[in-house]
Amino acid sequence: MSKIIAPLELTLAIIKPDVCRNPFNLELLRQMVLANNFYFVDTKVAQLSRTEAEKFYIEHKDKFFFNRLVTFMSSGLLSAHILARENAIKHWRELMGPTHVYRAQYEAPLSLRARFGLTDTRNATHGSDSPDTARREISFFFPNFNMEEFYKYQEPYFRNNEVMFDPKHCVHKIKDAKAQKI
Ligand code: 3AN
Repeated sequence: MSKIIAPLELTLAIIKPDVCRNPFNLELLRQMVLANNFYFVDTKVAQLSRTEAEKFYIEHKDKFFFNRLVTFMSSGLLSAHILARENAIKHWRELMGPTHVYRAQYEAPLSLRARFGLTDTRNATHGSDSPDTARREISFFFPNFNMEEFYKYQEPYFRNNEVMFDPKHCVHKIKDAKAQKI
C-alpha cells in the first residue's frame, strides 16, 4: 500500500536586508533552506518602499520598534520566497529560531537567526505565523500567485518530488514541461 502524504503547506519567508547585503550569506542561508527540505515555489528579490513596509507590518504599528522595523525593512534589497513543505509554517519558524537574536543564540544555536541575525530588529528572516497570515503575506509579495490553482495543478508534483531546483532563479521547477505551463 502506498503511503498517503498530506498536502504541502505554503508559507511566506523573507530573507531580510541585513543578510541580502552579503551575497555569500544570502547563498549560504538559501542552501540551508534547501537542506531542510523546503521547496522554493517562487522567489522575488525586491526593495520595499517605506509605505509598503508600513503596510506589511501594520499589526505592529503601535509597538515601540515599529519605526525602526520599517526603516530597516525598506533599507535595501530583501529576498521573498513562497516555501512549501509539510507543516511549512511550523518548520520554517523552528528553523528561524526565536525573534530575539541573543535568545536564539542561547536556545537554538543552529537556527538561522542565531547564525545570521545581528540585533532584535535585524534578525535575518521573517516567517508567517498562521495559514491566514501566510495567505495574506504571499499575496502581498506575489499578487499574481493563485493558491487554488497551485494546489489543483502544481502541488501534486511538488509533493511527489517531481521538481528540480533552478539555482539561478532560486525556484523549484516542475520536471514535466507540460504541467509547468498550466
Ligand atoms: P517574529 O518575526 O518572530 O514573528 P514579531 O512578529 O513579534 O516576531 O516581530 C516582527 C519583527 O519585529 C521581528 N522579526 C523583528 O524584526 C522586529 N522586532 C520584534 N520584537 C522586537 C524588539 N523587541 N525590538 C526590536 N525589533 C523587534
